[in-house]
Amino acid sequence: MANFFSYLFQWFSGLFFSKAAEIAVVGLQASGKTSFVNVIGSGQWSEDVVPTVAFNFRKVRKGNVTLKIWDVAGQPKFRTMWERYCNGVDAILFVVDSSDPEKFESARFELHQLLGHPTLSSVPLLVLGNKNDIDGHAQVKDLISALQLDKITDRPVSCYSCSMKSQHNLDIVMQWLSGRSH
Ligand SMILES: Nc1nc2c(ncn2[C@@H]2O[C@H](COP(=O)(O)OP(=O)(O)OP(=O)(O)O)[C@@H](O)[C@H]2O)c(=O)[nH]1
Ligand SMILES: [Mg+2]
Repeated sequence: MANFFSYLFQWFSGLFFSKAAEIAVVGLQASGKTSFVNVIGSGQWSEDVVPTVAFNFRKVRKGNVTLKIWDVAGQPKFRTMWERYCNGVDAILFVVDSSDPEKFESARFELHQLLGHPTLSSVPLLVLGNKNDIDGHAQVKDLISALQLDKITDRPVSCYSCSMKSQHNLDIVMQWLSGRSH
């Protein structure tokens, strides 16, 4: 009986205190954006992910928070679309492959180019250094320096090291995202 009432209470809290956040996930190709959406959406990790063409949209419910996620393709020909999907969201999530330092300069360029759009000024930014299950991956401080995150002063910025494969740190990513919900 106690279980029944606790279930009922949770159900009502979800109904009255439910919150939502719309986020755009961008970053270079193969950084792990679609893997992130798959892992938080279904808890399922898979090596076989098809490169995204244009974008995917997915709604994910976690507790009383509903995330509406635009997962945008990272190949060069799709990058001009990023601004359109980031416009009006509650947060931009920028994913970097932290095991591939050769791509950091390109990631830095694309990130700063994106944030330079006046339409996106003040949208909070979360940078994920993904693939930290791979030996030799860059640490958060290296990513802050390589991506020049300290130069971004017009919005809240956070950076976490994580892995979609081992699901490391995804709980703090979810906490950060639920903090952007309303
Ligand atoms: N080792 C490891 N591999 C990962 C991780 N996350 C993603 N991958 C792999 O990286 C590759 C690219 O992942 P995707 O999720 O398709 O990357 P994406 O950023 O969506 O790529 P585009 O859609 O082309 O922009 C896949 O082979 C994934 O299995 C991770 O945390 N660790
Ligand atoms: Mg993808």
